[in-house]
Amino acid sequence: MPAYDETNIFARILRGEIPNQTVLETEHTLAFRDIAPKAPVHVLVIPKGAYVSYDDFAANASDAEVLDFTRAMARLTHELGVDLDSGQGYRVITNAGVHGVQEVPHFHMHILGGRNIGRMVD
Ligand code: IU
Repeated sequence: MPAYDETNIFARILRGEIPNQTVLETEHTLAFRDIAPKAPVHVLVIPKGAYVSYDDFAANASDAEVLDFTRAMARLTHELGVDLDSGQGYRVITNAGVHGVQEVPHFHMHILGGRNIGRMVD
């Protein structure tokens, strides 16, 4: 696992050094609008803890952090109006490392929706 880079942009957002469009904040989780949205709904969900990737988070975060993050995701799909009750639906993705084309080395999930996201093809 690469060492966590404290200078990455999401670490700076968490420290309050850079503004963001917060959608939800809980004890261990922050969700904000992607600065370059790929869909009408494009929200990034990050743990407040310093984790590089999904595998880092899943292996090393506390149960409380994992539960908080997971419940925040469900709350967000509902509050953003894209959960299954809305009749719409959404896509959740995370990019990791070189092959995943991860741009920011702080674990984050993308929630995409508000239109048909299409098939996952390259
Ligand atoms: P990644 O490939 O999953 O690491 O993508 C990072 C995302 O972070 C990408 O969708 C960017 O538009 C987004 N982003 C942002 O919301 N705010 C920023 O200041 C920067 C990137 I830099």
